[in-house]
Amino acid sequence: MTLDLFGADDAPRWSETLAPGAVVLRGFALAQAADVLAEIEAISQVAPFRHMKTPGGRSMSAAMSNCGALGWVTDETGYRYSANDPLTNRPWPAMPAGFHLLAQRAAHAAGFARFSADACLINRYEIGARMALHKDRDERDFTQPIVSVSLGLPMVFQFGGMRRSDAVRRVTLTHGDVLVWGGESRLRFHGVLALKAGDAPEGCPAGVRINLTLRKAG
Ligand code: MD3
Ligand code: FE
Repeated sequence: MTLDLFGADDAPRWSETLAPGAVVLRGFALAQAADVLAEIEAISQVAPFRHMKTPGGRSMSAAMSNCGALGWVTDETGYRYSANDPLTNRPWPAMPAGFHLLAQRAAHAAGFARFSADACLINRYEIGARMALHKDRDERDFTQPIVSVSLGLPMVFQFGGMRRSDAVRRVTLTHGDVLVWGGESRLRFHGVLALKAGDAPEGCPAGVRINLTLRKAG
């Protein structure tokens, strides 16, 4: 753990390198959390949270929506990025400028210059929801990192190695934490354990964790 000595007032208070290319910026999004939550509420009016189906026919336990030029979707036919929301056949809501800038600043703080997200997947976990170990490999360019923003209840994140059978490490992510995954960590297996009940941080909806993943998909 290192004290962060660069950047502006709202720069991360602490950063931790979990593995080469994998950096946690503790509290990096705290100053913007209320704005981000308000934007998510507006996005969900246009592109509602829904439980997508996996190609295996199961429903994902996290409810999802997207904003940006591309959105990640899954159905019986597979995983892909789509310019349109399959619920409405309309383009996903635009990515708010603040999301794009937050992702760029976080990527920069973690050593990735000029990151420009064109997709933002929004995962909403209720109590008991989880995400099994997987790799994110539907994007075109794995030299680009993924930036994740955690809001609401804390959740235990798991990250492993390149193979599903590799040992996993557990890290608790709390409200306002930002993770950047790039370089040799970009294709690690990762997931989250079932969300436990708790008191919502100030200004957050009760009983949920929301995670944004900002990506360069196209
Ligand atoms: C490590 N979401 O949406 S974010 C996902 O908390 C996803 O909702 C989790 O995995 C969540 O695909 C974890 C942290 C994260 C995101 C992307 C990664 C970790 C990653 C890509 C490569 C390695
Ligand atoms: Fe993932």
